[in-house]
Amino acid sequence: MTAQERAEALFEKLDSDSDGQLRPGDIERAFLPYYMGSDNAEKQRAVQSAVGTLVKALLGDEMSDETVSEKQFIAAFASPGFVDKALVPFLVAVVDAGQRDDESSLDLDEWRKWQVRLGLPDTSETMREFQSADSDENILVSLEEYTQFLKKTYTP
Ligand SMILES: [Ca+2]
Ligand SMILES: [Ca+2]
Repeated sequence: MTAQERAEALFEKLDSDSDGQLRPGDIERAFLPYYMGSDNAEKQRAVQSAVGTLVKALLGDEMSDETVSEKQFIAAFASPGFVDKALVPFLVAVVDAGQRDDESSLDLDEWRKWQVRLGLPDTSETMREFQSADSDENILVSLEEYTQFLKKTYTP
């Protein structure tokens, strides 16, 4: 799967109201159900802060009535630092806040769930990707390993 296909799938997930335009509220709402109700206020604040960074990277400082089309969203992936400094920190903060227990690493089941939540198909490739992301081969993908995997796969 290419970085562009991943970006397209992610746009659909982030565009919560499915009108083909991203607004800050879409991004805030997109993954909320996966971490809402978790009692970790600190991790939820980290998500809020990461949402702010991502929105700023996409829309700039004056947020007014600006929106981002799918074309603009995909183009942003080629901007220096967008994937590494805005997109991936946001995704990792969301995944971290969505972990129910103290264990922040992902097992294969959790990995597959997030694959689907990011709009990607759960296929035999999913297992291979889990193994490739698990660089220390402990059958868990730590948030650090996940960060490296996301940077690699979302960078065009
Ligand atoms: Ca929208
Ligand atoms: Ca590991």
